[in-house]
Amino acid sequence: MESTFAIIKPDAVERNLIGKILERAESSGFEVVAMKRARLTTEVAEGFYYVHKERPFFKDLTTFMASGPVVLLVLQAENAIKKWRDLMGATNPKDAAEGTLRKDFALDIERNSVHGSDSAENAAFEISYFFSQTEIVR
Ligand code: IDP
Ligand code: MG
Repeated sequence: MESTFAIIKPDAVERNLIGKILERAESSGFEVVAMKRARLTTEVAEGFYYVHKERPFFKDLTTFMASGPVVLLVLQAENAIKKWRDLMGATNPKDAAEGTLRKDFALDIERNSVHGSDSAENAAFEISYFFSQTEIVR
């Protein structure tokens, strides 16, 4: 079993899509092994996305991620990292395949509703950035 880190982003929480996204995760075979609602500060968002700090969209992205409440998740499944990225779809909803979360819910390339780790190394960093071991119940 593998774990990945996911976020229901501010645009989705604002539109009351928490339940719909969790339903899609559970019905796709993920187990929610940790979950909490949070309001990120821009500093916390900057630390989370530090790999993107040189990108032109970094300031907008971190401001967006701090603009409203989010839901932080640890999801467990076989091949959870790839499986969640497949369910999310492409970063830009214009490129996202039918049946993906971003195709169905994202507003644009920035306000794209969900985050998912892109590697085992990043999943470990991202989970530990937000959750302590006692908050993860497998
Ligand atoms: P990912 O979320 O699909 O892994 P990344 O390239 O890691 O995509 O980018 C992180 C986040 O930054 C995206 O989910 C999106 O919210 C935002 N983002 C990515 N590219 C752009 C862009 O070109 N303009 C604005 N925001 C972007
Ligand atoms: Mg990414």
